[in-house]
Amino acid sequence: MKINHIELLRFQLPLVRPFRTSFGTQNHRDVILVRVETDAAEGWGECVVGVDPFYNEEYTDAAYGVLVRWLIPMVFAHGPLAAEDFAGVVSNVVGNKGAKAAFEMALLDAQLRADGVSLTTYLGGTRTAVPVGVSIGITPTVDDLVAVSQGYVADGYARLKLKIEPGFDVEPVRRVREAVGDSVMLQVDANAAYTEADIDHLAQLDEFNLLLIEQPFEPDDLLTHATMAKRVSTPVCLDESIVSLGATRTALELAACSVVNVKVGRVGGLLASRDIHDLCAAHGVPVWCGGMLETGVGRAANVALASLPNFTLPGDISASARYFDRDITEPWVLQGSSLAVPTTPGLGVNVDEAFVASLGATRGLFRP
Ligand code: NPG
Repeated sequence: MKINHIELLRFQLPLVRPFRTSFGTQNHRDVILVRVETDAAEGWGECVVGVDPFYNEEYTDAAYGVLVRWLIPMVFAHGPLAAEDFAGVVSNVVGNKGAKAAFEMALLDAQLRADGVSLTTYLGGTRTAVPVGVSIGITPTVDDLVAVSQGYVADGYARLKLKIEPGFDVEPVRRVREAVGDSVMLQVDANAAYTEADIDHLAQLDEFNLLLIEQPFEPDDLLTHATMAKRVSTPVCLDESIVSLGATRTALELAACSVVNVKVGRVGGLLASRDIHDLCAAHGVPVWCGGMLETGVGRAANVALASLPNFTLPGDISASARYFDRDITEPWVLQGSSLAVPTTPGLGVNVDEAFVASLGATRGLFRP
């Protein structure tokens, strides 16, 4: 592909309700979109990093800076490239995987649109619809959590993920389990808020038949996750720890988890995500697709990824209405408890540029 120009669009998109985790509260997304234009097609990618470096070390100002100062110049200096070449071309840039993932997504979208191939077909997807769940932030009261949970079950979601933190864990989970019954799949996410001293406390969650407990401890503390996995019956899942194929291999060898959350923006792109999927499949370890409150663009990538065969658990890939009053693409709509996998070329969604402009988006244009 020869790239004619690249644009970065940046704007804020309010969330329908604040999203609180153990590391902070988000009221809106600070979105960066990468738009790549070639002679044959345009392509879009979404940068999902947070406005603060609280989930991981990335944040939107830094991602924008690394795109402008390094990633875009490196790609222009390289000349024509295929999307598969991108990771190698920018390999001197350490980390910054959310920024890289967005750029690779835009290149893949452009390449696949030009080739007339859908992302699901390209990645090796085998499903036409993917079962999805919903992630529920920490609420002011447990009664609120029960009410919100029941609302999402009424919407059709068959799997709920509850955010937990010290002081908001066993009792809230008990109350939600009682309220929604045993037929709803339930899991919890700690975002690294606990320490080894909490393992016995967390073992109380075993009685609620949870699908998994996600990332109780610090991302680089695989051994404590391995200790926990031996002491509790609830499957341990890793999120923040899974930053690369190598990190995944280490986690599996150490038996630090029996389930893996794959996030495109955390591992550096769709191609790295597919490699991690394949590695986990070879180890008989199921994976599921995590979410970062994506707009319709990043959601399209997640839906295509989740159509791969070893994504056997529902992802954090909810309908657009769970996040935004209006999405920047065609809205993602729940069908039963699933989202349909697009079959049109590339990501299979179109950005509503007029709506994005109405949000006050800034546009930066970059030429070779
Ligand atoms: O539905 O996209 C969603 C949200 C899923 O809980 C979710 N994401 O820790 O996994 C997480 C959390 C998150 C959100 C992390 C935003 C980082 C940023």
